[in-house]
Amino acid sequence: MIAPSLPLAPVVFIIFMALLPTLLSAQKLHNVDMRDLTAAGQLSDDSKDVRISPAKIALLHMVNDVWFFRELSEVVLRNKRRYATRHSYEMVVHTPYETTGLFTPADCTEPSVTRRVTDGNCFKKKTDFKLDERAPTFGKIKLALDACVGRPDYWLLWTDADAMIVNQTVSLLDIVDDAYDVIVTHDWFMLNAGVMLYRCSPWNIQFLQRVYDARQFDKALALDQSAFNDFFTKDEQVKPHVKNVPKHLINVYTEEYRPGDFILHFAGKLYEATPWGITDIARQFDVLSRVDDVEKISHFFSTRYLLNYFSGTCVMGPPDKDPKRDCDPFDDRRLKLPEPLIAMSYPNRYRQLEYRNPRMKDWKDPYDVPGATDIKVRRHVHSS
Ligand SMILES: [Mn+2]
Repeated sequence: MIAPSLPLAPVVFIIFMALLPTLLSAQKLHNVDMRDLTAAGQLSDDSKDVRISPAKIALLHMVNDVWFFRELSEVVLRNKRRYATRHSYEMVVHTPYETTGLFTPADCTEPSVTRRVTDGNCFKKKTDFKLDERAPTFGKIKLALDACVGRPDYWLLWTDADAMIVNQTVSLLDIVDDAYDVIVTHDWFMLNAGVMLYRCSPWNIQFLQRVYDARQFDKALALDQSAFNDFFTKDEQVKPHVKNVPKHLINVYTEEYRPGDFILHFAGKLYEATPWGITDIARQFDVLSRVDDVEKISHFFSTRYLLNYFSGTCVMGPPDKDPKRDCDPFDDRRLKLPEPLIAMSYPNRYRQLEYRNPRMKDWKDPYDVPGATDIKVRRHVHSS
């Protein structure tokens, strides 16, 4: 059935992903996802009162109108909003359908336009955010700078339009570190700008502006990622402001996923799969993101039977060759995966490199070392 020359684990993963919606009986959730709530405006932040996040944390989501991101972006945006609501974080969103969560300074004596008051300053909503004429990926820096207006000392979580929050129980207060201004991860290639944390500190606002203004990176191979990489590795004054954390803490790629992981980033998957394929994978992980109990998720990844020992299909030959038609739970004709799904990411989380980039197959995350996730200055939330 499966050609033996195919790498086993990706095949197993694809089979699993194809079957997962059925396994989880996710039909109901699936139907909800299919509705275009965002386009209908039902999820827009158009209330008059602006809720301020007690933890001073906001999530950024942005996508332009390229066709291959349309469906995926809707799935992950709803996923991010559900996470933000759960933890009382703010959302800053810029899509072809909406621009929400941005502010501009306003006159405090005009109550009709004043929406948000912080540190004695007043702000009104800004809806005219526009990307500049350059590679759209630089737009994340412009959006972050605008998101800092009216948000002094906030932490902003940037996640790409191909990233989502799978473990929604994780609090960003256990990740942000007020001893730094930027939190970032690296893969085997370089820094990865798909998931980053920016702090709205005076230093960082200046720094991000500097990165945005460095137009020489418009021609760089990895665009804004190259820009950040350059500043972080070459500028000694910048280095102390940057916290390098283990990749798996905030930026797990598809095949590296282990039950309990926080943020999943489908880096490159949009091109390896199809836009519809990756959207289906995102929908399936969105189902997992509704399950708080990691143990329950683990069952799906640790079994070699589909769902469990008693639910695998029995592979039967034609009646004359295979007269025994009964298929009891212990029948050895039951469909059994050659290895459990978790074998793709455990014990070696980066086993995918064996297939993806054989020369890097022994790659180890240089920042996955004891103490790398320790928080020097923890952010405390004071209830007002
Ligand atoms: Mn990405």
